[in-house]
Amino acid sequence: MRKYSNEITPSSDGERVEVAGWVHDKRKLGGLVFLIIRDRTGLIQITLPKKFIPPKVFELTRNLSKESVISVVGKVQKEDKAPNGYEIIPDSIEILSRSATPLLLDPTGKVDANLDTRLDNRVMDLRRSEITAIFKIRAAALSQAREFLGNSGFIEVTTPSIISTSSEGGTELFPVSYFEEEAFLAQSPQLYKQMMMGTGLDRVFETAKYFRAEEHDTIWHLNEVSAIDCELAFIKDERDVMKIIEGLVVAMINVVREKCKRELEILNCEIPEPKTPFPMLKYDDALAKLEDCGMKVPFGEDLSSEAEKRLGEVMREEGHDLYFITKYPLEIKPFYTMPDAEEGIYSNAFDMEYKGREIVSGSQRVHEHDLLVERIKEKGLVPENFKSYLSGFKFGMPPHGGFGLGIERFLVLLLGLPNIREAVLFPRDRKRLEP
Ligand code: AMO
Repeated sequence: MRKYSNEITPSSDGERVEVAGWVHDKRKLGGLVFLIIRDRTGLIQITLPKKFIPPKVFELTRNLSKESVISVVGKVQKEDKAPNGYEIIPDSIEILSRSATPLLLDPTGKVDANLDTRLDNRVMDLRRSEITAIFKIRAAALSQAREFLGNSGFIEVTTPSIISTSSEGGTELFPVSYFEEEAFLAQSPQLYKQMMMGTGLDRVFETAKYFRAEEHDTIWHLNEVSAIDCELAFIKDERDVMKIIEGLVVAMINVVREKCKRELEILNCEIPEPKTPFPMLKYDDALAKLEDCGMKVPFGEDLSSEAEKRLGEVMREEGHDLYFITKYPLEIKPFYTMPDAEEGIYSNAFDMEYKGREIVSGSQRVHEHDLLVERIKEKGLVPENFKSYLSGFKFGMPPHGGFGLGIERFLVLLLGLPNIREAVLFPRDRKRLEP
């Protein structure tokens, strides 16, 4: 049976095994040929001493290009100098697929390539262990998120990606031609996850796609985003939502710390244990802290990325990488945001920041039909366009709230990635639709 490189050890000495993978490297040394094979778990050395190998097998290596895919059957031999302390002396080699030459990208990483070239040749790029490490970590964090939310009573749902109305405000939509009508790609599952709160399911989550036609072309923005979207009913206020976020983020960070040690080592990344509880900093207090360090942000403005970063430095000096900013002014938040019960210029909306960057935003929502209609109008939107959403609020809607956590931004900050595109297999940005 075929084995992965990490399933064989020096103590397998003498065993016959089958291995398979890509030709990572090929070296000749007098009458010896070394093939280094790369599989999902690491490297394997195949050693071919000309004298002891069937001539037909030895011949096969002559025109074998790097990155071809081969399968090898042979005997394991302990060898201290080989990767993992063993080599394989082959009885047979089968070439499963020959690689063309020259290579468009060097998967060994010895030859540097810029990000664009890497993304253009993403399949080759993903053959590098430091790139796959990111996606193994992503998978571990997502799987933990599902487990955490499942254990907290959330039901996973899937809502439409093709929608008829904007959920987050007017402009950033990708139009889609939908038979005789114009439709859009969903900016978020916002309206649907809220509608679910009227069904009695009470707690739902979705691993969602956000499609955003934002023109930015930065290291921090994507046009197709993955997110964990949650909504929960029967809350007292937004603090019940923040409790879930804290538990979720801690669980995701800890699973990576505990279960992805090898990947973190490959990425040369150390992740400190998250400190709880995450502090809650009111928007006004955030402005005051910024003013103390010479940065004036007028009330009613969202924090620029520069301001967020500065605040992140201040919070880090106080010992916090993870914290909430709460009580945002109502006017800068979407129509579905619940106004603060005491002071209407504020809202029950918050962001969660990680090292001075927003990775989550959420709020308590308006659950009263008439107030919701009023808020839609105040935002210059037309209630008629929200008919089916609003009807969910007419016949019994519990108080509720929720949030969206951007998975790529979370990974950028967790792993210190230099560009958000590193956290997506095939990023969609202002200029990229391929591959
Ligand atoms: P918001 O628009 O703040 O909120 O998005 C939530 C989170 O999604 C991520 N994100 C992005 N990541 C990369 N590139 C982008 N262009 C981008 N846009 C958003 C961020 C952000 O914090 N419906 C609300 C959530 C809610 O209240 O439930 C929403 O979409 O990490």
